[in-house]
Order: sequence, then structure tokens, then C-alpha cells
Amino acid sequence: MENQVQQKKTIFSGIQPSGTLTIGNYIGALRNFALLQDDYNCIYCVVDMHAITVRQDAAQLRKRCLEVAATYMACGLDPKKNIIYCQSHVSGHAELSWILNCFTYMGELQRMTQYKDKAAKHADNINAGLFTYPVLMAADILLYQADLVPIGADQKQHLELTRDIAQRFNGVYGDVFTVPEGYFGKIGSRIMSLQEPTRKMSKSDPDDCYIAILDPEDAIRRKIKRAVTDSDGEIRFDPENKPGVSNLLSIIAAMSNSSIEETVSKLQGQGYGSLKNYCTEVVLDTLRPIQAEHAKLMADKAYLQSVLMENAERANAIATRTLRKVQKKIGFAERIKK
Ligand code: AQP
Repeated sequence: MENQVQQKKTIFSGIQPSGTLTIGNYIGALRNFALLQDDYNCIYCVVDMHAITVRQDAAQLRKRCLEVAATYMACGLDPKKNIIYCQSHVSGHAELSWILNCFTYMGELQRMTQYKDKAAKHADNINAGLFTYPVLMAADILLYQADLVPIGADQKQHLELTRDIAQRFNGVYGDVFTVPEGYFGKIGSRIMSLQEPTRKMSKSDPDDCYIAILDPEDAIRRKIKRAVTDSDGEIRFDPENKPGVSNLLSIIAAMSNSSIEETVSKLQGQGYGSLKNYCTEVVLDTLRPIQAEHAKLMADKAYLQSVLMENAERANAIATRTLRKVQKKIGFAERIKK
């Protein structure tokens, strides 16, 4: 049994508590997390340190950390099988991040599209943390020697950089880090904004652009009804020319566990009203049980907090092993135990 646990590969992923999670986060990341929990050692983090690269209200952030952890669990992640914790509770993330900063080039960070997008969006606060965000992400992943990282397509570039940093470090010091692979769901690795379907759906965008996992039924009905489509009236999957319709088809396919082809053939010949109605029902059916479980978990904060503290200890034990190895390799003075 011990051997079996050892042999399982490791998965790491995280979500920022920078807003209320969207169905983009669910389809691109969370849904895949639950599918993988039996076959891998899974570590899922609430990345609160990443979230402060953009100004956050302290009380809101504290609440959202618990909410994201509860959402992980409400989406089916068992905190006994998976390690679910807050990034700021394990200091190894910050420590390894500093070391990896010294193995990352300015030019690499300047090329990151998320940095460019966020710098444009938050022009009054282009802080160094926003710039080195991908290094902290590399530290998150490499700290746990993760083999696989389930993420949406928007994080692909950051994962590539993580691989480059790991290979660069290993090239100097030997095989210290596992070089991770990305894991992308077949459908929906990039769910688009309901109002601007050529842009990714983001939790920090205006409310009518996204569907939050915790949105009430009437809001979900209203947002899908108002989702931007096009004027040719044909239900067809063509993201380039019909981004709005294609986005709704992706949401339906991902949430009903069917293929795009099956979804298109089911709706072919019908109008956009039917497409939107069907999409609404599928989204509501998926989110209802998650919302009910989330409410139950949020009603017991003491339990949630105890899960986070216990899991942070488990995460810390793994992280410290890697960190000590790295510190030794780069020549930091030994910690002599008395
Ligand atoms: N629209 C999306 N489609 C598919 N996957 C998505 N993800 C996010 N948006 C979509 C995936 O969710 C995981 C967690 O994302 P995150 O919160 O850590 O960062 P993000 O990608 O910056 O997400 P947001 O919602 O856009 O956050 P804000 O608005 O705060 O910047 C990642 O695996 C991501 O790929």
C-alpha cells in the first residue's frame, strides 16, 4: 500500500482567491481536479500570495480564501485524499521563489502575455510582484516535484517558463526538480467572456462577463440570455467567426460531458433562443449540487479552517524536503541541529 502511494504521480494546481470563481475556472481547472484525485497524489492550493499582485480588500481576501477551499471541496475534492491548503501558510513558496528569481531572466518575464494584459489593466499598480508572478508559480509547482499541472490554456506560457527554469536549474545542479507537464481538458480549456467572446472569461472582469460558480439561478438565466452571439442565426462550432455561439457550445459540451459534435447535432436547426435555454439548464444542473455543498461547508468555518491547517502541515513537510535540497545544492550554510 505504502509502495502504491509512493508510485503515484504528483499533481499540483492552484486558483487565485481574487474574485468569486467562474465556470471558466470550473471547466478549465476544477472539473479536471476531481477526475484525477484517485490516480494521483494531488496538491491543490489557494494561491493567495498570487492574488495580492492586484490590490485586494483584506477582509474580502480572507473570506475568499475559505470560499475557494470550500469550492474545491464542493466540486468533489476530498481533503483526506488531496492536500488542500493556502499558499501563504507554507513559507517554502516564498523562499523557493526568491531562489528561482535568480535563475529567471528579465527578458523571459517581459514576454509573458498575462503580465502585459494585467499591466495594461492595472496601469496604476504595475508592481514587481505582477512581473515575477510566473516565478512564484514555478516555485509552487517545483516545490512539490509535480509531474502534472492541470490548468487552462491561458497558463500554458507560465508552465513553459516553469519547465525552462527547472531545466536550467537541473542543468547546473543535477536532477533536483521534476520537469512538469501540463494537463489540459479536451474541451473548454479556454472559456470566453459572455460579453466579449474573443477574450477569456475572468473572475475580475465586470459581472455580466462571467458566470460565477455561486451565482444565483436568476443571475445565471439573465447572463446567458444576454450573452453576445452573432447575426447569422446558425448553430455551428466556429470559434474564429462565431466566438459567442462556439463558447456557449463549449460550455454545454463540457458541462454535459459530451463532445462538441454531439452538442451541435443535438441543437442543429434550432435558434439561438433554444441554444441559450439549453445552455442555462445544463449550467444550472451542474452548479446546483456544488452550490448546496458549498453552503453547507461555509456554514462550518471551524471545520474548513481545521482542514486548511492540517493540510498546510502535510504540504509543508513535502515543500521543506525540496527546499532543503535546493538550499544545499546552491551552497547555503547548513542548518546544524543541536
Ligand atoms: N476562462 C477560462 N477558461 C478555462 N480555464 C480558465 N482558468 C481561468 N479562467 C479560465 C483556469 O483556472 C485556473 C485558475 O486560474 P487563476 O484564478 O489562478 O488565474 P487566472 O487564469 O488569472 O484566472 P482569472 O479568472 O482570469 O483570474 P483573474 O481575473 O484574477 O486574473 C487556471 O488553471 C486557469 O488556467
